[in-house]
Amino acid sequence: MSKAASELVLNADGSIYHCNIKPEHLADTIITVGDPNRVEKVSRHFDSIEHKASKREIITHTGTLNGQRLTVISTGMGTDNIDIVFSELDALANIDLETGEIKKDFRKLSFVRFGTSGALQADIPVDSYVIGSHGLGLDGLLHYYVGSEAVMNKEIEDAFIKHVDWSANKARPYLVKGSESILNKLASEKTHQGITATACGFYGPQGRFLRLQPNPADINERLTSFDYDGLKISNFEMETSAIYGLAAMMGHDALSINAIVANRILGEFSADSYKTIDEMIEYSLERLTK
Ligand code: R1P
Ligand code: URA
Repeated sequence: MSKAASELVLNADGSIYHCNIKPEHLADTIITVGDPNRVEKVSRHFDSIEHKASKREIITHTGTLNGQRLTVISTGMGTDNIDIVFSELDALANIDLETGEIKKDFRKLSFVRFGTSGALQADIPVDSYVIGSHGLGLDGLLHYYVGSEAVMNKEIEDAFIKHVDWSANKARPYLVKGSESILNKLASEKTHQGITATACGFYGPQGRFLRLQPNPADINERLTSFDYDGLKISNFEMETSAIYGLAAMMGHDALSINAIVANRILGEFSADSYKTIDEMIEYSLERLTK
């Protein structure tokens, strides 16, 4: 079935609406970062860059490293932006933009998020790296898609909802597994692993109390103490659950590695978070392309 012009939105040059790139500009392996300034910090390691584009907070560089074609793209902050970027990148790969028809041959993509995050366990220090074996969505995005229950894990979600006494006024939390094959490439003695919790904000939704009190006030303690057969919540950020959920529903692989810039239990923030992020980028690129 073809798509209305208001549904599959293209720019005048045929590029897709927000990401502002055409199918030929997209590599099969895509690194997503939140911060638009981080795109150049990734692509400066490439051996060559073939294409650059930008629109709003979405900057894209495509090039080659160690013989592997890579796209790095900034999503900005939050799962609302992940909905835009992942829908458009999947459309570039799997919809014929001229006819609006879904292509017969599925093109599988691999997404790796290089992010920043706050640790929710005392033994995950600032300046370390955390791989999300699972994404825990406290944001609600996946419930807007038919069939999303198929990629969720109801048993662990139910245990979490009971443990934290999750309010019925908020969207049901959802849990999606990350890609094991990408995890195997990135994991080492340098990385921690656990459930990456994705919040719909940085302050109240992550238990930060400036002038407005978060509800519940002890959300972080409730998350930290959750333990499902040894599987614990390691960290808080704002994109991973939607990345894992949409990628899984679309048939793609996805994994997040996050530089820990804050430890919420110890109340610490990294003294040089940009150095830590740069080191994590080098570490991850090396392991992804070797
Ligand atoms: C908040 O400071 C932002 O930083 C984290 C959060 O997920 C949120 O997007 O990730 P990035 O550094 O990748 O943006
Ligand atoms: N990003 C987040 O979303 N939370 C933190 O605590 C740090 C980075």
